[in-house]
Amino acid sequence: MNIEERQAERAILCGVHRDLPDPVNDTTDETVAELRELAKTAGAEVVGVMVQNKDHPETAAYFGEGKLEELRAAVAELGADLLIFDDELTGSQIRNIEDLTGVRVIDRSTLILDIFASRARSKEGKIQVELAQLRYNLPRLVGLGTELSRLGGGIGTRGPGETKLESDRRHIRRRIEALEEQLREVERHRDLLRNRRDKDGAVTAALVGYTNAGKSTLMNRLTGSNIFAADMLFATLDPTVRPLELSDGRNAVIVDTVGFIRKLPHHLIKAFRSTLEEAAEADVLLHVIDASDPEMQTHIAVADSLLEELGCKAARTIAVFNKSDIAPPLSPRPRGRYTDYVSVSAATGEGLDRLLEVLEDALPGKKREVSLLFPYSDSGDAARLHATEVVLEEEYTNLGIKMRILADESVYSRIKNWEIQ
Ligand SMILES: Nc1nc2c(ncn2[C@@H]2O[C@H](COP(=O)(O)OP(=O)(O)OP(=O)(O)O)[C@@H](O)[C@H]2O)c(=O)[nH]1
Ligand SMILES: [Mg+2]
Repeated sequence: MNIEERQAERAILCGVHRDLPDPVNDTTDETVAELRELAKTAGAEVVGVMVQNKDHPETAAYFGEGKLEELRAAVAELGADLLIFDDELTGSQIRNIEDLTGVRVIDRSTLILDIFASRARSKEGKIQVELAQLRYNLPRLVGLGTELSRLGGGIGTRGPGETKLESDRRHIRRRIEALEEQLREVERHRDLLRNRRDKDGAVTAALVGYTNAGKSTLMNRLTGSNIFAADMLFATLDPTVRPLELSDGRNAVIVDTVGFIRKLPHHLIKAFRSTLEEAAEADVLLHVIDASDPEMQTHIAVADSLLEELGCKAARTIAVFNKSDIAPPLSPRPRGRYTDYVSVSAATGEGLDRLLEVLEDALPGKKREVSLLFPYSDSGDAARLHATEVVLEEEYTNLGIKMRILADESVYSRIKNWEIQ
């Protein structure tokens, strides 16, 4: 059953505001707004929000007693049938809150995993999501007791592993092992493809960044493709590779990847590591940023720290401040880790020429125009160049063969003796 066919669940969002200096791990108006988007994406209707000011959540049932009572009243009054918590819950917290309120309880991670489950299309994506779901659920089975059959419907229970989730722990462990093996197999296959691409000498740029920043829209613009792009979180799940045409004829590809979000479930990062390595191994990262979002700086920080966690070793990162058509003007040098930055609008095309210029310079093997003169005694060398390089112009003169070609550094070092002007 997919999202559209299901009756919307009526959800109350719950969180603890700790007043932390670092907004990434706190529950604030902004994170509630994001959780609301996630809930909407998963097909729930948000009917209420309940945030308690507190140093940290309670071990037993997350909220303190008074707040729990308030929550129980709200559930009845609003006719809610789902509670979504902004922090990861333990199995016993889930059970306690469910016992107290009589409705289903999930947390942010389960919600994100659920959205991923409904988005997964490729075999690899499906395996990765199921693995993450199983690994996440395994330590929580204790709290859930024998009530696993409750995993029969609704947000947090769907996905490729739906029926398997109803089995016992040992069964789940075996399933995890089998999936890990399958994943290794798929990864081997992908490594082969990647090696082949490397042998073709293709240079790679990868689009990375917070979800909904406009990565896929930009990819479509740059390559004239038609990848699904939409105003929803995690529109893209499987990485997509497209050839990218550069002005000097270099062989290049661009990779679109899954978006980042704060508090991304750790199991999900682990499961998606191999996919994200595709990005990590690119020659250049295009870090796409929604410059129209008031939360821009937090988004940049979240993406930067995830990239670091993934061991991204791209020599160069270009910060692409997107949505310039609706964003306030950029400050002269916005904060973030990057070697260059550009302001663009993937929607209107503004700034894309500049982006391509910067990208071409950053990608290895940039070619430049060289003028050459081969005396006729060296015409064999001229012919060999013809076979391998892009020749822009050629003229047979009294002095010899005049040529204008595009050459990268290594070609240039071989031919510079014949350079003129
Ligand atoms: N106004 C404006 N909207 C844009 C621009 N670029 C993208 N969008 C919109 O932003 C939304 C998200 O775009 P996507 O390309 O799907 O974003 P993404 O980064 O691929 O998102 P995920 O795949 O979910 O990580 C869509 O509604 C786009 O139409 C832009 O330059 N200007
Ligand atoms: Mg996308």
